[in-house]
Order: sequence, then C-alpha cells, then structure tokens
Amino acid sequence: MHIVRRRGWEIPESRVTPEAAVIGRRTLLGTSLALSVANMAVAQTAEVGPGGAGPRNPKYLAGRDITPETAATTYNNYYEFSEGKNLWRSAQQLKLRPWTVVIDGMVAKPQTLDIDTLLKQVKLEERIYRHRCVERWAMTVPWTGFPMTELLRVAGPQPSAKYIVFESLADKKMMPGVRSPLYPWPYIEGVAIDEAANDVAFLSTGMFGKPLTPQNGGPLRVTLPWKYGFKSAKALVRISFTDKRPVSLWEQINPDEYGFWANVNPGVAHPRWSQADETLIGDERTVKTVIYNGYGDFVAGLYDGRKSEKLFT
Ligand SMILES: Nc1nc2c(c(=O)[nH]1)N[C@H]1C(S)=C(S)[C@@H](COP(=O)(O)O)O[C@H]1N2
Ligand SMILES: [Mo]
Repeated sequence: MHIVRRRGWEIPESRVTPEAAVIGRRTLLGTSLALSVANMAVAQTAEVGPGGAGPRNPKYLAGRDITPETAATTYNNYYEFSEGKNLWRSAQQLKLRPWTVVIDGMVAKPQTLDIDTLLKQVKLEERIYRHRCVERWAMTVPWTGFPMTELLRVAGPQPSAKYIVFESLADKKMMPGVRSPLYPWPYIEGVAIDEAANDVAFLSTGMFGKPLTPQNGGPLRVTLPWKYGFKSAKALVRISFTDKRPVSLWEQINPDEYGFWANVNPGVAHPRWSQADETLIGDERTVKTVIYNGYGDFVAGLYDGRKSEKLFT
C-alpha cells in the first residue's frame, strides 16, 4: 500500500473525492454516463423484493426536510463500483436475489440465512435519519429496516463477544471496483456490542418506502446515523461476532484519518478538512454539523467510559 498512498498527494484534491484521495488517483473504473431525466427514473426502481415497507417510528424524525429520492439514489459512495459519486447505473449490475447472510463467530449457533428468511424473523419499521458523510455532505433519508437489537436477538451472541464485524459483498464480476488491487477488499466495518444494543443502531432493507436500491446498499446495509457514513457498510454478506476490534477497510488504508469510532463531531477536524458544517445534497444549503449528528441524547452515554480513545475520527 506504500506506493499507492504516496500517489495521494500528487493529485490535486479537487480532482478526487476526499476518501479516494487517501489511496490515489481516480481510475477509470465505473466511469458513468451522463445523467438524463429518464435515467434518474430508472435509478429509483429497485428490484422486486420485500424489505421496503414498515410503519414510521415517530421517535425518529430528523428535524430536516427529507432529501429528494432522486438525489439520494443518484449521488452515492460505493467504492466497489466507483470512486466517483455517479455510480448508480453501474450498480444495477448487482443482483439482490438470491442473497444469503452468514452470521458466525461468537454466537450461540452460527447460521446462513436467506435474506427473505431473515426478513421474516424481524419487524420492519421506518425511521427518518440524518446521514452525514465524512466528506462533508449530508442527506436525510427515510430508511426501512430493523433495529440492531433484533439482529442481536436472532444471532444470540456469546457473553465473550465484544464487537460485530460487518462484511460487504466483494464480487469481481458484478463490481468493477473490486477488480482494483488498490483496496483491501472486502469492505468491512464494525461496532462495539453495546453500540449495536443502542436503539438508534439500525439495519436498512429499504428507503423511501421501497426495497433498498443496489446503489444504496441493498438488500441489507448498516445504518448508524451518529457516525460518519463510512461506518455504514452496504450489501452485507457476513455478520461476525468477535472479541477483537476489527480494522476496517478505510482504517487499513489510512488509520490516521479513519478510526474505529468515527462519531460525528463538528469540533474535531478531519486531518485534511474541517467538519464544522455540511452541504445538504439535493438542496445545496450548507448547515452547521451537530455533535453525534444530533443523536447525542441517545448515544453520548456509550462513550463515557471511553474518553481516552479517538472517538471522533
Ligand atoms: N460496501 C461499502 N459500503 C459503504 C461504502 C462503500 O464504498 N462500500 N461507502 C460508505 C460511505 S463513505 C458512505 S458516505 C455511505 C454512503 O451511502 P449512500 O450511498 O447510500 O448515501 O456508504 C458507506 N458504505
Ligand atoms: Mo462517506
């Protein structure tokens, strides 16, 4: 990775997305065609499948306007497809069914579940959450899915389990970015078990009342609205329980910039830019970023005993 990282600062920052800049030059992978109105309509059409509908949970309203669906489904981060944002068309290659999810590691009984079997074991609901990328853009999304507490119930972690590792699909056939050797695929991310047990921690299977689109992480993704967006891994194929803190894909590449906790904090700058504010996608206003992205009343207590750690990187 040394050669790769050295290339990062040779490229003007304006030519790369901030997260890509840590690795190097923008590649031609996933180069997308220009958007047209007709294409945008296609972008919103998810593959047929359940996971889209559930009653709205009135406890979670974001206090902001919901991002237009067209914007939320056509401006994405998904490095398995592209280092750019305009990847939704390429992501339609991803087949969302059949789909299996492995639950293993320190659990009562390891299992391989068909996604539709898993969906029958949980109660779906809708939550409107803020979504804040470390690159300083933000959205407000009505997700459908289930609280991570439901995953804990289905998985039955052993008392010794301290972390959950989420692993995304890494399929070279369907995902052009995975053919790039510059990244240590698969994309993995993780949370501490007590974070997963917090009611805000969520797994999404839908958005805007429909099944989750491929580009937004269908058929199953992590949703942790008080953390920077990179923590929320897409297209989950494995969920492992462990007593060792995982090192995420981004942390492997650049540990100084992307840590384990990655809680949103306007007062703690990224090494290369301020985190004080954020631009609302589909609206383009810039607003002030809020500590824990506004979820401090729910989650701040998780970090009382962890003050010595880098909680905001
Ligand atoms: N597997 C995978 N998950 C991922 C990413 C990725 O590149 N691959 N990008 C992350 C980042 S940086 C962000 S900001 C969000 C973007 O989610 P969205 O495209 O649905 O807005 O997904 C996160 N999950
Ligand atoms: Mo991000």
